[in-house]
Amino acid sequence: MNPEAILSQVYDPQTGHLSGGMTVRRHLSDLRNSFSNPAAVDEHLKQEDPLLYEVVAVEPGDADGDLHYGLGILYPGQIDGEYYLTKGHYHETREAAEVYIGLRGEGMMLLEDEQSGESRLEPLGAGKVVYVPGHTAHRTMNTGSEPLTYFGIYPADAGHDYGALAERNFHKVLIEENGNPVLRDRRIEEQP
Ligand code: PAN
Ligand code: ZN
Repeated sequence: MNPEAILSQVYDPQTGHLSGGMTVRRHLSDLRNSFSNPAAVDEHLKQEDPLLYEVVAVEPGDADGDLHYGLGILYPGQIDGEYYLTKGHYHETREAAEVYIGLRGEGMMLLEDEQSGESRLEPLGAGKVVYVPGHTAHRTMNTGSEPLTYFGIYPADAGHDYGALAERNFHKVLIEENGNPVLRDRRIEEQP
């Protein structure tokens, strides 16, 4: 534990503001290949490049047993019927688990087991907590009309591995059909 670490922080569940920490912001242009319809992303980018989500991460120490945590704000919206989403990742240390605590809004987490490839959808929002086991890719989607804010708490040595999913993406896609979220198989478009 870093002796300089600030052990107590202030957060606002409504705005997703968290004092201290490092902020990462992801815009639509950063998520182009995370959506199932990159052409629709490109079309949208001709008009604007909206902020999709922000994460403020607090890393008090890097010793064995330390924890890191982040407060995420995922804004509402869709691209071609697919809800705004996070990139999603495995932890570099594959056995590292994570606890997500929903603070505001309505959303879902897509969990994908690395060995079996099986997908699970778990609600995440105000009053919901989701345990993400190790060896599991995880992505968050905002299915509501207000910002989705949540804490993620994970071992300090977890690390983030975006590479595998950047190449093949998740097997499933969460889209809106008749006003409801529906999980579909990803269609692999044939390359011209
Ligand atoms: C979260 C995520 C956050 C943003 O804090 O980092 O939801 O998602 P991406 O990292 O996939 O862009 C977490 O799972 N940390 O381990
Ligand atoms: Zn994680």
